[in-house]
Amino acid sequence: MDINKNKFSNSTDSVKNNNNNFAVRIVKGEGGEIKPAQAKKIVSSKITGKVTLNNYFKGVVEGNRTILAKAITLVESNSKKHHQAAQELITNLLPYSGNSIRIGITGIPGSGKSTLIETLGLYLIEQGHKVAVLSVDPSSSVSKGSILGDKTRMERLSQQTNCFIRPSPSGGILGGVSRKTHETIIVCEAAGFNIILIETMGVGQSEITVRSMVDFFLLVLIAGAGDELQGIKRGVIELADAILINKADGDNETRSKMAKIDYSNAVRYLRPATKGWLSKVLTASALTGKGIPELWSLIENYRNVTIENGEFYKKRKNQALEWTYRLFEDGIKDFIYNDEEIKTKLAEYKKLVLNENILPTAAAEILLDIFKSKIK
Ligand SMILES: Nc1nc2c(ncn2[C@@H]2O[C@H](COP(=O)(O)OP(=O)(O)OP(=O)(O)O)[C@@H](O)[C@H]2O)c(=O)[nH]1
Ligand SMILES: [Mg+2]
Repeated sequence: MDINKNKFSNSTDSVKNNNNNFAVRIVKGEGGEIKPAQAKKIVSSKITGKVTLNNYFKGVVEGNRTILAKAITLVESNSKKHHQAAQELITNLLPYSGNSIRIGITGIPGSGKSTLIETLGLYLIEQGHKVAVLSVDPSSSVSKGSILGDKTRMERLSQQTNCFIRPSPSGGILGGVSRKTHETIIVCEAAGFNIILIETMGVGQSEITVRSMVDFFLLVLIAGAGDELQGIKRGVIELADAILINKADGDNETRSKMAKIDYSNAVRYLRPATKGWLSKVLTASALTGKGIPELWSLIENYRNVTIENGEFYKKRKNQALEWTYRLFEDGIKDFIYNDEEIKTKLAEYKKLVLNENILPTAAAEILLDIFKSKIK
């Protein structure tokens, strides 16, 4: 079957879910504009068993959850054969993606990110949205990230048909995890999920990585702990479009309100994370749900303001460009470390450098020359 001739052909809107209540124009693809030539014909090569790429494509755009999960497994696979198939699938799904708001959620361990996702997710589903929950955890070396534990913690959310929860891909290096997560976003969007929530796990680099793939970045803090205690650097605060003081319930409510005032004063002097948007601070309780509707209306307001001033799409276009560079650089590294001659030479020069028989600069130059001679 030629999928370009069937009902899944280039009309993004035709396959979009009806329960998308967003008053947002449909963004076609990563950068906005989608040219018909971009939707290439998919070969019907078999990927796993009897499932062809065509099946994957159709299943995803029809919102078939089983196929969606399999498509993400394909995207996350480290095998070369799967990688090529995944790239082809992603290219075809791109025109169906983009119609969403991507929200990154960061904060210190235990600040209540997962609980917030559960409460916010349920609230959004009630409003008719379709919510995908992903996580980025560069430290998850085994196949299941810690969100798996969260899946049981997000018990009510995971039972919803309009919710899809996916643990962090394993990948060892952050680059791998980030590529896979970026592509997973595309797949989820193509399947009709219009709200993507991404929780960062661990501290450090993952915040910057998640920032580079979302429209809105939320920092979750709790009152009472000083900045040092919370392990929050000024740099992370500068990345946030909003700060949520969570656990504003019981005895903690008054303290949370005071923390809100302090942070509101502080963010006023920081460079805005998104041009034309002054970062906001609010209090909420993920446990009781108080403040959650306000959080959502803040995010909607952000989206309206940034669409109006052009920053929303500008950011996505810049992110698409960043993604392009990352893929390009990953490809180069892949080429280098899979080339037999380079591998042998690398091992050779490693010994020479370790034995101090050659200077690192000289060794690097020789290796670079070998690489350059290969691409001529
Ligand atoms: N009182 C109160 N407790 C909360 C609230 N939100 C979360 N908690 C509790 O705080 C603990 C940690 O919550 P999680 O949602 O797992 O926090 P997290 O930030 O996802 O933690 P990690 O994923 O381990 O970094 C749990 O015991 C929650 O029940 C809240 O709004 N109020
Ligand atoms: Mg968590």
